[in-house]
Amino acid sequence: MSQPAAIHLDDYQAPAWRILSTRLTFDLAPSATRVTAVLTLEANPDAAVGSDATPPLVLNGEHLTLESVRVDGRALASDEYKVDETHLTLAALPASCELETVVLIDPAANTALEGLYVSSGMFCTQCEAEGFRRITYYPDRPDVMSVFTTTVIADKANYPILLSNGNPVERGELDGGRHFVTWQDPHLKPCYLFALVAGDLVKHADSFTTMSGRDVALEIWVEPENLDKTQHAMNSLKASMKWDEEVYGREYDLDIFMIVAVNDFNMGAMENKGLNIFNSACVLANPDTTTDAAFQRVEGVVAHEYFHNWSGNRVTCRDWFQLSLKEGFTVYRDQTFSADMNSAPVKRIEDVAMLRTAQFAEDAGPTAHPVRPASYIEISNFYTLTIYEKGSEVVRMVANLLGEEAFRRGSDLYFARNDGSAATIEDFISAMSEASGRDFTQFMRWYSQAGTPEISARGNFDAESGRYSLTLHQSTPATPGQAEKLPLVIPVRMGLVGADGSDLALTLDGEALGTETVLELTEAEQTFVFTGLEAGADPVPSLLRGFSAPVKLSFAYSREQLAFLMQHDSDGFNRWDAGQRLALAALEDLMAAWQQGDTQASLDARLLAAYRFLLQSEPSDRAVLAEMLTLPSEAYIAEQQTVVDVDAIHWARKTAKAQLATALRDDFVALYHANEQQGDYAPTFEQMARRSLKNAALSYLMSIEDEEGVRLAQAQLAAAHNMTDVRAALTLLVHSSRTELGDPALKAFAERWSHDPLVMDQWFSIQVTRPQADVLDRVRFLMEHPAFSLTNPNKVRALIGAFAGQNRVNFHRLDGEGYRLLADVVIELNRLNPEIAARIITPLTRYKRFDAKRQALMKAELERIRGEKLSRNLYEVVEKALA
Ligand code: 0A1
Ligand code: ZN
Repeated sequence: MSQPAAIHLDDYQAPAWRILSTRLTFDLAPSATRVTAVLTLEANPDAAVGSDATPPLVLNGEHLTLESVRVDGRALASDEYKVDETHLTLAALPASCELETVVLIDPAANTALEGLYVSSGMFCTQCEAEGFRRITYYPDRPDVMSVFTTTVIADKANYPILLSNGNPVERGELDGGRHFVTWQDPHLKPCYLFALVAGDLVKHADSFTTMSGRDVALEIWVEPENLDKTQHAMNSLKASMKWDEEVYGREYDLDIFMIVAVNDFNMGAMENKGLNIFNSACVLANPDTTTDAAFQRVEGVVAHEYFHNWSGNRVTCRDWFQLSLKEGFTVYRDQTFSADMNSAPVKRIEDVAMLRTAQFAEDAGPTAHPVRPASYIEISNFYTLTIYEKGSEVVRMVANLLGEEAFRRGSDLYFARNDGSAATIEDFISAMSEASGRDFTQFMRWYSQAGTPEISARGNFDAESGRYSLTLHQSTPATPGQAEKLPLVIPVRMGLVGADGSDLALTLDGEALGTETVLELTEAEQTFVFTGLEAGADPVPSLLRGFSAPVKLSFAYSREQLAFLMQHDSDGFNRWDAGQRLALAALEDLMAAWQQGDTQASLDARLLAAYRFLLQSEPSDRAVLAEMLTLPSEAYIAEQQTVVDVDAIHWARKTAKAQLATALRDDFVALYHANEQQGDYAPTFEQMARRSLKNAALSYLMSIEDEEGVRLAQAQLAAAHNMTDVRAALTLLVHSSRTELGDPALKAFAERWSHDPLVMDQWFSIQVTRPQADVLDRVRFLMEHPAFSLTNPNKVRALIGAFAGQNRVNFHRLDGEGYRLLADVVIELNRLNPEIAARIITPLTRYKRFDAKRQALMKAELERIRGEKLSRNLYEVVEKALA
């Protein structure tokens, strides 16, 4: 087998053929579905062609059995075309013609979940990025846009509901108990936005009146048992539609908008035109089965997919290198939406915490890539935190540099100019540039340079002259294939906090700037001198407020300064961040003690005092307080280390928590009671904040297995007010050292919820994240559980993903058993579902961050995987990891 080849951005060429219309007929049967495609073709006058003859028509197609080919009604003999494993090629076609192909496909055997497949007895599709080529022969690239008419034929009893994109235009009965529906989508779209669903489904129907007064039918289609879990998604959809009208001036453009929930899905959801298909985990929600975090995820994902109708569908991507054009922008849109719907500071804290752990780790690892990669082997491997989350941070910087009004003018211009076409990142940035008059030449480096920039900041206050000088130095570490980095445009929002805790007035180069400003760092090093400060001001800089750029910033703060900022910084994000920095310093002390064999070390008294202050003052914002009472995660601590010492990190965090709990026990008990539930559950952010505070308090109490804590946890579990509280209590009991607390609770939980796959996912995750050393046997045991299945991505994530990604001490066991388990699963998934295999392997690919012994063990497992016949997905990841 030849090795998979890389595709390069620089090789882009316009498509040789255009498709004026696409007519599809699906005759559905699980193991033999017949797909007839009629394409109206036209040689593309804009394409680069060498001679007068029309260029060959090269169509993608994989896992298809070709039955017939006709051109303008004439059946072709088999020597009139060329067909192989990946393509159908036709030469010497007239410059405009009609091509009909008939193929057979096997949806029931499709465990990769790309193209048309069967999930829980229903047919559904996933075509992004390159799944359509598993449905029919087609130019499977996003810059070929066409109008689609789709007829779906199926057995009526088994598949009463037949859906596709656009509007239903015809339906009827056929012989043999079959029926059909024809759908027409008037909007131009690339084939990755095609969708089809057929099954025995019920709908939650509602409607929305758009800003121009049109009524849109809203339908959420689910299996009958899930109809009581659709209200939250419907509310979120209506809120998203309204928000996009108000904030971006974007109105929905069809008469019907549908969402379908499916149980087997590789990602979160998919924005197919008019027919979004969702992983059931990202659409179904109800208080008894769903945690607050999952409610918020549903809201965010529904919004994300809806927003794609403009940022992705009306304006799509020219090629897959531009993926962040739609994804970075749409994540930015959904993050801002969620911030508007909930607590904005907490949303920002959560997003940044995720970016700083997971995305920064990706940027520092073997698969690091720019927001716009220059090459790839398998595009499915590039649905990454860098494309999505860092891409969103880049759009956020654009928005902040421009200000609200100019940014809106820029987005209006971008949509107007590119509507109905396939665009590039340059098209987006040039619209922003023209609308604002700002030059983005240097800024574009954010799209081409991989790696997380590092800023080191130094400050000096000269009391005599009243000058504070701040020097910022930037550099970006080398990443694979990119040794040299150039300086970026880095907006650093900042203020100077005076001795009394208030922001000082800033004067820079003679200009009065108020109490906060954005410094634009554009060179490797720059010094900014603030003048006119009082001699006694003694300023403490508050830097990178609101996380104004996706960078690592270091400043030699004293712990007293951090405690001070934690109390006084006027920026809520930076108050939290100061607390994280202080906690990190205290945790690093404990880790150093542990590494010297000292297990009696005490936590820095300044952190304890800061916590006491937090617990004893009246909370101004409960949601932020819950975040401030959370110690940095093990993953975040690991990110700060040169060589990750998983055991030291785990011990230090556990010890710090236990010492805080011992010293502040009564405050935590009081905090618990002050936030107990009153009234009925609602997924409002005020209630969520109370629950997270209460459960944070309980988690401290349980860290010392305090008797009162155990009693409260058991009572909370028994009261079963809602899944947030149930899951929190169950997790604490199961993660305690006392198996007699956790085991019976797990058993009862499974008995109660064995019928609900999404709840059982939680049951798996809770057990496999147990920190005790007995967990690995449990993981292997649970892989045999009847509710587990390797062909269901949610199950794989809940069990294997949670173990390898969140149970760091046990995954990194020194006998290598954790690594071996993951590698075994990866090898099986390589065959079943390559996309999931290439994602779940991630923790193994990060071996360079660990000690020599662990490195050797992890590499050995990667080598073992490499010995298999690998899918392109895994091939790319494993080769990069071992390079
Ligand atoms: N565009 C979707 C993400 C998505 C990508 C690929 C998929 O299958 C391989 C599925 C969904 C989104 O951003 O939500
Ligand atoms: Zn998206």
